[in-house]
Amino acid sequence: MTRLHYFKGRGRAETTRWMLAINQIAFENMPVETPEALAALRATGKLPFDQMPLLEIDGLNLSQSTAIIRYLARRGGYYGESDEDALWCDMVAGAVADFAETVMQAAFQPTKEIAIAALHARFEKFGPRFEKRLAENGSGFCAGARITFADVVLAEALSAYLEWCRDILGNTPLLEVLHDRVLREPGIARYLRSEQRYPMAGNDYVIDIASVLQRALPTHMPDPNRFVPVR
Ligand SMILES: N[C@@H](CCC(=O)N[C@@H](CS)C(=O)NCC(=O)O)C(=O)O
Repeated sequence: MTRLHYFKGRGRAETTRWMLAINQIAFENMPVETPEALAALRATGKLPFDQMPLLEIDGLNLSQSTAIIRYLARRGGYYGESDEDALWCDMVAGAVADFAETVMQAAFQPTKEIAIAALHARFEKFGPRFEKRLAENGSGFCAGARITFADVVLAEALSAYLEWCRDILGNTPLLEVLHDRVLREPGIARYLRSEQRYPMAGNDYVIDIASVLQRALPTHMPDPNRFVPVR
């Protein structure tokens, strides 16, 4: 069985879930919900850098989300058809990682208004550039003639932006079409309807992570050091 170990939420595991979904690989979410569970997972020796996500698949222990999505891209033929396609996949996916970081941090911001302002600023920088890439490539996808993992991670990030800012794709019609197209992929459509899809991150998720990692909460939250062990 393919198992994905991570917190009980999307975070840095979500691109892996979308790549498993497009590959139509059945998987089990293995939520790590306590510091003891994380210590036990670390004690297995399966985490080369002591970090999650961890994907157990094909008898391997995969770490580092960027490496995991590329493994799944190669496995399913989602890495383009030429070296140039693969290069574009990597360049777009690199930019998407920078773009997605802001939406991953949104739930950690002191107010919704601050989070939304940061998302608009980030979209203004990257949105038109992704749109230009789609226009130049001409196939409707980011690299080559077919869907690749770059399209999948871009659509995943756009979906998260849309949850905060409903109208953000108003001036980027090619991005909107790409987003809809990826969401219609049968494996992804099924995953998004399933119970395996966690809700967007809120305060509960921020608290969960701090409690599992035993680290401080954002300073705007009450008693921010409540999970930090007293030494
Ligand atoms: N570059 C890594 C980052 C992984 C990462 O920072 N994981 C966090 C949880 S989101 C973690 O395990 N932190 C505990 C630690 O670093 O010891 C990836 O994308 O997988």
